Amino acid sequence: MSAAKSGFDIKLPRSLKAERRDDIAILSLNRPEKRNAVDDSTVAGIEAFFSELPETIKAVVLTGQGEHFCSGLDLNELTARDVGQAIAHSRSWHRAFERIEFGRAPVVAVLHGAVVGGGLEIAAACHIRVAERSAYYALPEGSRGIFVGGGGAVRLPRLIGSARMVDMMLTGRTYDAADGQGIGISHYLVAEGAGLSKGIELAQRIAGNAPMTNFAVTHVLPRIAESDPASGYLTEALMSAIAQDDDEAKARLKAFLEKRAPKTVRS
Ligand code: 1HE
Repeated sequence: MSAAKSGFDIKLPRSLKAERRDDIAILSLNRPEKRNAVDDSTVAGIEAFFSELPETIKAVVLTGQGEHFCSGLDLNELTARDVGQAIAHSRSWHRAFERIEFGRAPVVAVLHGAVVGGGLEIAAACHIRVAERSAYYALPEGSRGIFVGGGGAVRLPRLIGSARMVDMMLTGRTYDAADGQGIGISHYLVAEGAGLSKGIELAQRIAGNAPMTNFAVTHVLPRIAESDPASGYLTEALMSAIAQDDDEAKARLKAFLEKRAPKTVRS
């Protein structure tokens, strides 16, 4: 890996490009000639980027260069592995995508073109997904004789339900951007070419939240959602108490009560 000229002191492979805009980072999958197929060095670079993100970065936008967000696993790397190596490979994807999901800053994915296989697994690890009209979703693992290995078996059923994932894998069904929005893959559907600016706008809004709120939403909420209700209610009460005791929360509540903060209006 070589150090990228990016404003970040993080060594990234050529297949990743990072850019800094104030307190937002934009990380691009940057291998358009291979449709952003994810090889081992890209996975290592994703893990390094999200592990070493400076504290001054409050939100990340993840996007893909070229005509497609990501064509998934680099299939060239698949053929030479034995079972042990394949397990280690899958676990390396798990580690890297856990750094996206449970890292320091919320991540907004901007999707266009093919969002397939491992590309959909990356998107599922992000917190917010913005899709352009060209985006489409597929799990070609089914027809390639393999299985998901980048956390998709855990994250995708939570996102779209296991029945839909079973259909995508067994029959090769694809969802276009509008249908993907309908089943909950994307949160926002925008015109072609408008994804990055929407992603940055959302990232800026996220960056303006109290850090404790962003932590609670990205680290605590998913754990509560997966726990039994009794543990969930208790954890919620604890997190709620910790959040409201934070100086930032106190200042924001005071600002509202003194009519200095914006009201919650329809957007
Ligand atoms: C690739 C890959 C790749 C493109 N690995 N090289 N993913 C898939 O099964 C999807 C495979 N890719 C495609 O179906 C198509 O490439 C796309 C629909 C994404 C784009 O089509 P197109 O016409 O724009 O591009 P292309 O001509 O197919 O590809 C351009 C080049 O990228 C070409 O290489 P070239 O040397 O001939 O120029 C392709 O071979 C190369 N390329 N996609 C390697 N995926 C942890 S488990 C996760 C498991 C999975 O992700 S399985 C799903 C794999």
